[in-house]
Amino acid sequence: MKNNKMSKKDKEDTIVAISTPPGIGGIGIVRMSGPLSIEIASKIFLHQGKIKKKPHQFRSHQIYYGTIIKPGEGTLLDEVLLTVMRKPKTYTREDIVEINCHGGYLVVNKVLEIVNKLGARIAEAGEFTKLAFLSGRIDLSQAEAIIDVIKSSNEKSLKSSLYHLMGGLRERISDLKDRITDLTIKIEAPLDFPDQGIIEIENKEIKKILKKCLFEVNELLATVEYGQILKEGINTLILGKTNVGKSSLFNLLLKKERSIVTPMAGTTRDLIEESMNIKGLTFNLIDTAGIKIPENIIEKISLKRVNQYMEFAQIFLVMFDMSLPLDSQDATLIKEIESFHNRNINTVIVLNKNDLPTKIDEAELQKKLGQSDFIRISVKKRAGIDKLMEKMVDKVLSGINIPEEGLIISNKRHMECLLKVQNRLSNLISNLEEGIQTDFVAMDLKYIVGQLSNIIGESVDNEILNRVFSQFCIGK
Ligand SMILES: Nc1nc2c(ncn2[C@@H]2O[C@H](COP(=O)(O)OP(=O)(O)OP(=O)(O)O)[C@@H](O)[C@H]2O)c(=O)[nH]1
Ligand SMILES: [Mg+2]
Repeated sequence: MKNNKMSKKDKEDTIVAISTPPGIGGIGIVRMSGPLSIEIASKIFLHQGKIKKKPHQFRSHQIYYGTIIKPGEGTLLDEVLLTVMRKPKTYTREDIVEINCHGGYLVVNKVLEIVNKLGARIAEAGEFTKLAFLSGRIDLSQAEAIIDVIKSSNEKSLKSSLYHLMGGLRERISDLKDRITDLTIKIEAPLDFPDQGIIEIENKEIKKILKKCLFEVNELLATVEYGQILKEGINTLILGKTNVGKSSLFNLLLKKERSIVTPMAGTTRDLIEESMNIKGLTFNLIDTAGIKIPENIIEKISLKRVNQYMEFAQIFLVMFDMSLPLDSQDATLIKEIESFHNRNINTVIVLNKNDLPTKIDEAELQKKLGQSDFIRISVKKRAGIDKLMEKMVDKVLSGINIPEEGLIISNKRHMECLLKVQNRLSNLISNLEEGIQTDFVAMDLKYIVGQLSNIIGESVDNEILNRVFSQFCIGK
């Protein structure tokens, strides 16, 4: 393994970090991991129990009440709860001490400072989890799942991340890897030991095994699109001419007065972004400036930004005002979205102000848009909103493969490795159909095993590890 060297160096250190988010809170946790943890705790913790004990006498994984004092001076720093967790049954597989201080910037930082002075190094982002990985308690896909669990913004994404955390991906990848390794051995053995009379595996048999593996890799890759949606959310752009009610709809969906709403045309100038959940999916809603012919520099910049965002959206909510006839601003909007029609962007056509007398010519709109699937709403009366939300979910999920249960690939690094495996496997299968030499097959199989190992972090290099762990927060 390429990471042995790093593992040794890291293991000699005792590290410390504040594991709770910065700022004022109920509690603030200072966490230490490494050989000096319990010794440092003994120098700063005064137990307040009936029988006064020292941290090295504490039972593992049990909470003790006491105070933190400045060593030497005896000055009181905080009233705390302290837990000693002895290796190996800990997050990092090293001795861990956790100190629950009163929340607040100053107190936890003072405790951190003292622990640091007594010999614990300040931990890097994700270093506790890195230790869990280096000690072999979790594989890389599980470490990545921890970040995903922390960052999950919806139920479905959390469920999928937890599945990875419990080793779901590791199991599937290890299984694939074992089968391909077995096959490599079967191919190489008769070549390596020609006098042992080992029977060569037939091409037909090799193809059968590889086709089964390719089928499974394809199945995993088919979940990527859904995985991305779960993880990143769906960029949803609200478009329409000025005053059509974009900001009103944005606020209603978010259930808060986020954007300014006025009867004046051109109220919204900036793009305003907020997330919301519908049926367990995260929609990143973006309120925009009204589409119109720009009359000044501000409107020019606003429209430029809308155009830039259109490139990254997955769904457009295109709004029209039912209480007004179609006008040149609507025509500009229709022209704008026309160029996106062939790009697989979902559009939901929303007709707003259904509470007012209808002046819009729906037949004409239908002709211009080439579609008649309109959702009629009134933001003012809060009518039609459920239907709109249902439509948004339907549009996003239509045409993508939704795995019933189990493993979903949402991590780009995993996807890239799997794509390489898919590519090499399918080339190999077609080469075998043409009858190539088996010793080349073994080389390809080793490459595939290497890519599969990368996913679970068995042969991954330091650069990739650093990239993975730098995404963590400090103290995790
Ligand atoms: N009658 C009626 N008025 C509405 C409805 N939705 C919004 N309005 C009103 O329409 C006006 C414009 O609403 P906004 O939400 O600011 O419209 P906008 O599209 O964001 O406008 P710009 O930011 O200027 O592009 C406000 O006076 C709203 O109260 C509706 O369903 N019915
Ligand atoms: Mg607005």
